[in-house]
Amino acid sequence: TNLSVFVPNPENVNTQFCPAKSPILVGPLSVSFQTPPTLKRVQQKNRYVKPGGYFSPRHCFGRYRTAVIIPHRNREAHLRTLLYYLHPFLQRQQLHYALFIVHQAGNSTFNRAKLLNIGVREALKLDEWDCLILHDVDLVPENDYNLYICDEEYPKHLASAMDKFHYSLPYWTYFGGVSALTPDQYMRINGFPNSYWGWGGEDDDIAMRIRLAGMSITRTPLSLGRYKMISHNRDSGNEENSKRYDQLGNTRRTWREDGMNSLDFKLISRTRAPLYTNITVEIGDAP
Ligand code: UD2
Ligand code: MN
Repeated sequence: TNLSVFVPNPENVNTQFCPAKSPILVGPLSVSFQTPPTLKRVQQKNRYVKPGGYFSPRHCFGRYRTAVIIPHRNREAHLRTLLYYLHPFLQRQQLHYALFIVHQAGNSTFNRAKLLNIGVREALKLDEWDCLILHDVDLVPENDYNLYICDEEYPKHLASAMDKFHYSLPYWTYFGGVSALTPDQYMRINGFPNSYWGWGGEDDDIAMRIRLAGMSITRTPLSLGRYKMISHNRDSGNEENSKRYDQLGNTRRTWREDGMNSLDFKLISRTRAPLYTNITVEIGDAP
């Protein structure tokens, strides 16, 4: 079945592509985290978002198809805050887009990178995408000139300036938070590792895969790649991965076998919520 909603909008009399630069961007945004909004309020403010969290610009054809993939468990308040800011942000960028929340079922150790692999696999089953954005649930962008589109040549790091790192990079090869890869770039690195259980290391593994596959990393300039992270404690079930340094020492031997080509999980449900597509999965536990 073709589930694509990216068919010409029947109400759309203008058949032109949207301009290469969206005319409705505003630049710096004020972001504050007080009481998280209700889902109902977010829905009311985003009435052109379709079930599954899909959107197409109404007055022109979007040039870019972007899937935003968010790993999640037990962070409902963060999710509501992100939806509140991200939907209008992406609409101002005049993208064809959809949001995919990949929800880890059960209480086994959290595995961010594996959830992202699953999100990519499922998103690509549903539609064709020009760009995959891999997005933490607690990071809110502060400037809408930070475009959620991919670089044709290299994987792109979008969260280059986060408040928690004093709006600069913590170290030169840092690739955590929010990143953008084309499906082709994603497959060239065999996706992300499935073997990092718990907190840490997977982002450095991904950065290394990019290099091992002969690519480098591009970035949103620090003046635009600004993000606020909703402050939080380490979640239970996401304890520090003490094996990560050993694992990183083996990446050059393991990356071709550990990734999209070895991805194994059980799909529990895939549903179209009003503001996002929810994918709930059973992913097993650390060995
Ligand atoms: C940093 C990186 C993140 C990742 C992580 C190490 C930043 C801003 N981000 O995040 O990209 O590399 O270190 O693994 O520096 N999550 C849940 N439920 C949980 C646990 C995690 O939904 O119980 C998701 C959620 O999307 C969260 C993400 O995983 O944003 C990363 O986990 P974190 O926010 O606890 O870790 P943090 O902030 O140190
Ligand atoms: Mn975080």
